[in-house]
Amino acid sequence: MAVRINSFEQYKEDYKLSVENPEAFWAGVADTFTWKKKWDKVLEWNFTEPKVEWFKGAQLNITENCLDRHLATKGDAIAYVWESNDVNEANRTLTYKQLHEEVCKFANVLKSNGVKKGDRVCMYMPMVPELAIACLAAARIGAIHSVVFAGFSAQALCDRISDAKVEVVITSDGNFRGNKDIPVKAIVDEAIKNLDFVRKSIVFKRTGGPVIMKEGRDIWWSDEMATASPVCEATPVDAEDPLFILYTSGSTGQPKGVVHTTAGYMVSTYYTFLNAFQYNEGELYFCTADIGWITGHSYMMYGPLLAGASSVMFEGVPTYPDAGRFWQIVEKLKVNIFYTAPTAIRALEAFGLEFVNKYDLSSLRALGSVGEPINVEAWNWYNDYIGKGNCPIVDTYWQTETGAFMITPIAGITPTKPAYATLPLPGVQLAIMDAEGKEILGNDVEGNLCVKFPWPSMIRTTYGDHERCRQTYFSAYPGYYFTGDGCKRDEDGYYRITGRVDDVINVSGHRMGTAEVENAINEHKNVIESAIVGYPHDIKGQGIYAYVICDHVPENADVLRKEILDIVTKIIGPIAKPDKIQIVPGLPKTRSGKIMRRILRKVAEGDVSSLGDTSTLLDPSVVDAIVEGALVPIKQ
Ligand code: 7RM
Repeated sequence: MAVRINSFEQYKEDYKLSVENPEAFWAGVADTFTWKKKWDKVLEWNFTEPKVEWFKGAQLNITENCLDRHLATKGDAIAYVWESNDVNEANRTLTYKQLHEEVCKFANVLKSNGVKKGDRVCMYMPMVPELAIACLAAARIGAIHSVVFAGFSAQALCDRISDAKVEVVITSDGNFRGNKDIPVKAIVDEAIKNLDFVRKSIVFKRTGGPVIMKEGRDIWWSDEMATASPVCEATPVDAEDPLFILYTSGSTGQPKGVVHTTAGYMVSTYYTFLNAFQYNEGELYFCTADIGWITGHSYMMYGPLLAGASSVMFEGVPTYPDAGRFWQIVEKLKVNIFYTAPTAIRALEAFGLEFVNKYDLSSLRALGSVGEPINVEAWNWYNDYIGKGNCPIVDTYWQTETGAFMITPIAGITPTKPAYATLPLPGVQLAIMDAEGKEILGNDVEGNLCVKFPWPSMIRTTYGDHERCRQTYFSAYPGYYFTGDGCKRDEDGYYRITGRVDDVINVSGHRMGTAEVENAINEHKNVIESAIVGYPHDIKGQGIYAYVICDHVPENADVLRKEILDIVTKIIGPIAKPDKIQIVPGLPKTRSGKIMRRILRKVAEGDVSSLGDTSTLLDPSVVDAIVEGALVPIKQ
């Protein structure tokens, strides 16, 4: 079996094989890797516990597959070209040989600081190559990385470090983002001030800003690396040993640590990267995601490195120094494959074509989209003005929990349709469910999206709480993995994701639990209760609309709003700040106490004409009060 799909016919054949004989299909992909020991069994599973084991009995180290095995043939090829936030700062390039050496050295630094196989290491860092180096170094010695996006607050970081009982944190002095210089180290100091189990913090110097180094705990990256040996044998791990934890939001207040294991994740990320983008040797790939999210893990680090690809890593933001930054990078570095989020596309579209047309984008061959449904208008703009009608768009549908692409076109092979993620990749067996929990067969149907057979990179557990994993993903439809997304399958069998059907909102491609934001708002001393919903937002996809019940009418509502924004920023981070805050006398609740979010969503959308049946509410008059309040423009 050829791992690379070369035609639509082959896609259909491979898909068929992957359903008829998943074990043989995935073993065929896995055979192309370097193993310390091959597996005894390809797959063992049940979705009731759930328990999923791929390539059981095998031993390997993922970094040998990302790095060592490429050295003989492409040691001098570029693994990363790093582009600074500052348009005038020179690039840094790291060849596979150099990356291998840095990873080995930092692996030795981790070892000399007492990190062992199975230990958790947290990274809270800007987008610099050292973030990838730190993750790969952890993997090299069998330690488990837990990257926390550097936009999260000290408290959110503290929660994640505590949940995973992290003893060593890797960070930097600061983080250049646009015209800001964020004091990253100070945020870590605040997060770990009461966490005695955090023994060490290793600090990479990026900005040169002031930091306080705590004696005995805080050490400089460069001091440690200066004396580290560049030789570090890769520690063999079991196929099902955890590779990393990544926290993600769900419908409860507490984010959960999604656990991915080694072999299956490796096989899926490689297969999907290679095929969806149709990566060709020598091409330059630019994924704009931060490594703090799953896209950065699977498609900035593991997928591309496993494929021996060359990637751009960009430190900054799309609009600094101006809205042409992405396109300036594409022109300068001659990027062939560009992968970003719909929210970025919409934001850049709004700045106008002058920022696009200044640059030569003729190097582009394929475009990608991820993180949320892409609307037809944004899809067309991306296609017409960035791709110039010549670049296939791969709208990649997947999740933190799926680890790798599930539904996506194969660039240049799958015929695309605007706003459709199109067809499942080989190895992905989807099911659309009706309201009674039964699978809907046939085409031209709509329902909730599930997966009925395991795939190698699927979530194995939620860290420290397996029951939560079962409850969240495997209980709504027994025997199925439930994605939490709604979806249509059209007359051609093409899939279009319609968005979340649970209490999760997607703001600028960032996932947030409504309960998480509500808990933060409720910390305000004048707030009794709150409810948040998502509403359509031109740039962010969804904006956050907060309904707040106060204990006493605030003297100045604008002051209250500002305080609420500050609290949310402190507890979660600026990404979770509500766009609108309405003070309400009550919330529409059923007699059993459940908030009827449907009504709140309608009001937030500005559609108060069809609120549906409100007679089952405990106090229907609340709705009128909310509607009246909503007619008053909300000042922020
Ligand atoms: C990769 C990522 C997952 C949620 C998912 C969806 C939404 C992601 C698409 C999409 C429509 C897409 N992981 N989503 N990709 N919706 N089309 N191509 O984003 O864990 O952070 O979010 O994002 O709702 O469930 S994530």
